Amino acid sequence: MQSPIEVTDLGKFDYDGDDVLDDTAAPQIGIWDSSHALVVSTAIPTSTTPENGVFYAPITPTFLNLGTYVIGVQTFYDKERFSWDSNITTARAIQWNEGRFNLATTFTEPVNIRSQPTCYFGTNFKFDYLAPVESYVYDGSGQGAQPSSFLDTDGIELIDGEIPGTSYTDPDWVGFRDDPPDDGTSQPQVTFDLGRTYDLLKTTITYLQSEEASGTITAPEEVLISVSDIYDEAGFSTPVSFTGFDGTVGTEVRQAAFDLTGMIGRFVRLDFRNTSQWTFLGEVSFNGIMIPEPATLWSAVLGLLVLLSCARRRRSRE
Ligand SMILES: [Ca+2]
Ligand SMILES: [Ca+2]
Ligand SMILES: [Ca+2]
Ligand SMILES: [Ca+2]
Repeated sequence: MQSPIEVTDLGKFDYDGDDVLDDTAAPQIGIWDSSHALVVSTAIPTSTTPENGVFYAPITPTFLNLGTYVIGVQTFYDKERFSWDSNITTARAIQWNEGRFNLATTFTEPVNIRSQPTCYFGTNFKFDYLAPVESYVYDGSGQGAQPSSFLDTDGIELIDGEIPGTSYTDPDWVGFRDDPPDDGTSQPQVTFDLGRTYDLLKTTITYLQSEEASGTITAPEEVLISVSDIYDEAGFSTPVSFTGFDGTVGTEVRQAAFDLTGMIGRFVRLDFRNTSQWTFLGEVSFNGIMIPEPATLWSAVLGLLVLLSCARRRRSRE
C-alpha cells in the first residue's frame, strides 16, 4: 500500500466463471497487517451475485495506512479455488508482492510463500483512496466574529469524523459569521494540510441549511479551491470555483462532493463565499493518491537497477 485507503468490500474470484460461488460453506476472507493482526474479516455468503467475476461482501469501511498487508480467503478444495499463474495488474499505489498459502482446517493468515510470485491468486477488494488531513487553519474572515458556542473548540471539528445534527445548536458545528450586505470576503477561508503531496480526486463538505434561525444559516454559494506544495501565498494555484451547494429552503445536514481531479498538492485551500449571515460547516474530507517522496522514488530506481543487473548477470551465464 503506497497510499492510504479505506477498504469497503472484500471479494473472492469466480474461479470457474459460472457466476455461482461454488464453496461448500461461506468462505471467510480477511486482511492481516505486518504484525500478523487480523485487521478486518467477513464471510462471503454463497448466495452472492458476482460483479465482474468477483463475489464481494461489504465490510465496515476500514482504514489501511501505508504498509504491507496480506489478504486471504478460505477455499475448500471444491470448484472455487485460486489461480496458479496470474497476470496481475493492480490499482495505482497498490503493489502486489507475492502469493501465499496455508494448509489449515481453520481460517488463518496465509504465511507460506512460494518462489513463483503470481500463484495463489484468488482475492480482491474494493476501496477508496483517502487523503487524511493532519491539521488546518482558518486564515480568512469569520472565525474571530462568531459567538463562542459556534467555535471550533478543539481545532479538529472539521476533521473529527463527527457529523453534527440538524440543529445549529449542536456543538459539533462550526459557524462563520459575516453580516450582510455581502462584501465578497471569505466566510471562511480554511487551509488544510495533508502532510504529504497528493494527487487529489475529491473533497466532501458537510454543511447546514437551516430555517431554525430565520433563514440566517444557509448553504454557501461558492467555494474557491486552490492547492500548493508549500504554505505560502505565492505557491497556491489559481482558485477553481465550485458552486454545487444545495441552498433550497429546508432544515437539513447536506453534503457536497466536488471533483478535484488534476489538482496536486499538500495544502488545499477552501475559500467559502456566502451572501447570508452564517456558514455552518460540520466536516471536510479529501480523497487522493499519495505522490511518492523523492526518497521513495530513489529506492524504486535502485530496485530497478538491481533487477536489471540480475537480468544481465543471468544472461551472461547462458
Ligand atoms: Ca463459480
Ligand atoms: Ca466534525
Ligand atoms: Ca463547534
Ligand atoms: Ca458573506
